[in-house]
Amino acid sequence: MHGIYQQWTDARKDGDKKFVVLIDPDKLRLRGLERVISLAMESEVDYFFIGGSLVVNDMLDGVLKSIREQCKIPMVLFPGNSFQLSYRADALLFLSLISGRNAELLIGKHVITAPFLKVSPLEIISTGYMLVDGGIQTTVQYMSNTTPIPHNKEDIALCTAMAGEMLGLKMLYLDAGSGAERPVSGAMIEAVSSATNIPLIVGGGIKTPEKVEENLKWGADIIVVGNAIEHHPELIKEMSCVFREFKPRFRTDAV
Ligand code: 1GP
Repeated sequence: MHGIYQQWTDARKDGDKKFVVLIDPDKLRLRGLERVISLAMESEVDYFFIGGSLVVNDMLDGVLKSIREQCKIPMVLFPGNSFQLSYRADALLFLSLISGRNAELLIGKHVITAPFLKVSPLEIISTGYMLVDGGIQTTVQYMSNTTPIPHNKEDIALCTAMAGEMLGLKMLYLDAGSGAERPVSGAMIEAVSSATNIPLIVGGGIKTPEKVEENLKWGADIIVVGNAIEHHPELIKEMSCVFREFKPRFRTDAV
């Protein structure tokens, strides 16, 4: 099996969109986790992202172990801080918070964790993380001590994304923050997706299959949903149907 990054770049080239379920180890209790895993297997969810802005209980390893015992869906760490590391995962988003001006989250923490990551078996995927105003103050906004990109300032997002790509980052992540009231706008997704050539992840406040579909049409390559699934796990099924429409084998023009 190819590395995860290779899968994402191939998918972007083919227009094959990917569905990610975000698991915050602190929020999903064991029974909830089991249900999410079984629905994810049934619905062919592509990846799990594991992490949260604050993981206060020591649940990370246990959650990864539990997922791996039950299924083969790849697990990617989406760490809210440098303590959220585990060799049980398959890959790690090495996030640089390029929408902010907090040097620690742009490069500082990375310097500290680099020697550990260098000897780890994890696939390290450098990612330009852009926090966008989601209508409420999200945990990530508070914890990162940064100002998010205003919701309607596509030009700022666009220039930030272009700079991230030129700096050599491999992925871009437009995030309105977990539990956002207002997800990233279609105009912003389109602006960033059409001006860059690296895979684009979009998340934060996505609650319905309709919103998933809209975002995919606007140019998102990978959609991340966490909060809505924590509250209504059965959404996994409904949302995953949307991705099937984008699978190359289902498209009549793919022959
Ligand atoms: C947050 O993009 C993720 O970083 C997912 O957000 O929990 O609101 O789906 P939600």
